[in-house]
Amino acid sequence: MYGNDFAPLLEQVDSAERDMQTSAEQRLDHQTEAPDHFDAIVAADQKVEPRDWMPEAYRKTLIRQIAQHAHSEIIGMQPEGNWISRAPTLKRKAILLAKVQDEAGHGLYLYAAAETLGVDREELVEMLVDGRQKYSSIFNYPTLTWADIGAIGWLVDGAAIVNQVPLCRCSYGPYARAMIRICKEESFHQRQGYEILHTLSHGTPEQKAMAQDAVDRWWYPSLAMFGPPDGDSTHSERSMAWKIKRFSNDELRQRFVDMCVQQAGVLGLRLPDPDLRWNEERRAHDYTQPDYDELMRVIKGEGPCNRQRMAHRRRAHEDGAWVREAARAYAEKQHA
Ligand code: BYC
Repeated sequence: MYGNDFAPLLEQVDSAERDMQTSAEQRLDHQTEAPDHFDAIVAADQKVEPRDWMPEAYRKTLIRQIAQHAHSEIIGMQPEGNWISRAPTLKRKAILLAKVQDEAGHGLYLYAAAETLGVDREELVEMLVDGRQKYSSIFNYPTLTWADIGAIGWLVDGAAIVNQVPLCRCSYGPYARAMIRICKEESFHQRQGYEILHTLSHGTPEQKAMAQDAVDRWWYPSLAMFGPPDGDSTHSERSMAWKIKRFSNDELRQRFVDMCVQQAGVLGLRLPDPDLRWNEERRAHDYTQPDYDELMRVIKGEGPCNRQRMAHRRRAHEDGAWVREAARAYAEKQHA
C-alpha cells in the first residue's frame, strides 16, 4: 500500500547511526592546533562536539539553522492542532494527537541541541516571538479540510524526511544525534498522512476530490520547503563545506519529486504539474519549479497565515508564563 515508501531512507538513518558510533570509537586525538583540529574532524567525517574549538561563523550558522528548525516544529503544531477536535473518528484523533505531541518533542530535542552552542532556549524563543528568527514557510498555509492533514503528512513530512535524513550525518554531533531520533519518528508521521489520503482517494468521489484538492494546494509549498534554488542560496556553499548540509537545496528537491511520483500513482492522485515527466538522460523527472517570489514573500511575513501563527505563538508564550515561573521556583527550592 505504501508504494516506494521510506524504508530506504530509514536504512540511511540506521547507517548514519552506525557510522557515528564507529567514528566516535576512532576519534582523532587533540594533537594539532585548534583550527587545524576542527578541519581534521570535518575532513575525517567525525563529529564536532560542544567542547571542541569551532569557527564563530560555524557556531552562528548552526544556531540559526537548528533554532529555525526547532521553531518550525513548534509552529508546525498549529495547522494540525486545528483538526484535533475535528478529526473524523476517535482513532484518527488519537493518532493526530500523538503526532502533534511528537512535534513538541522534536522542538525540545532541537532547542537542547542549540543550547550546546552557548545560547539559552529562552533567548531563542524570544527571537522567534519578536521576529528575529524564522520558521519554515510551509506552516503559513491554512489547513482547510481533513484531507489537508493527509497532505501535510504525505508531502510536508515527506519533504521534511528527505531534507532531514542527510542531517543525520551533519558534522555537529548534538544536531546529528537529535536528527537520528527525529527521523525515526518522522517516518511514522509520513505514513499516517499517506494512509489518510489513501483512504480518501479510495472512498466516495467527493472524498477523492477532497484529497486531490489538498494535494493540489500543498504540492508547490512543499517543494518550496527545500529553500531557494542553489544559485540564490546564501548559506549552502559554506554549510556544505562544513558538512552541516550534505546536499544542495535543488538536489534534495529533485529527490523528493522523484519519490513522490511513484507514491502518487499508488495513491491514485495526480501531482498538479502538467510538465512533470521522466527525463531518461538525467534519470530524473523534469518538473515545474515552485514560485520562489512567493517563497520570499512568505518568509518575509506576507503568507496567508503568518500573522495568525505568530499571534497564536505569542499568546501561548504569555499564557505559559506561570508554568515557567513555577518551574523556576521549584528548581530554586530544590537547589536550596
Ligand atoms: N522557510 O541559504 P539558504 C517539519 C531562508 S519542520 C523559511 O538556502 P539554508 C515539520 C534561510 O533560512 C521543517 N525560510 O538557507 C514540523 C535563509 O535565511 P537567512 C523545517 C527559509 O539554511 C512539524 C534564506 O532563506 N526543517 O518539517 O542553507 C510538522 C536563504 O536560504 C526557507 C528544517 O528547518 C523556508 N522553506 O537552507 C510537520 C530543516 N528556505 O537566515 C513537519 C533544517 C530557506 O539567511 N534546515 N529559508 O535570513 C535546513 O535544512 C535549511 O535551513 C534549509 C535552508 C534547507 C531550510
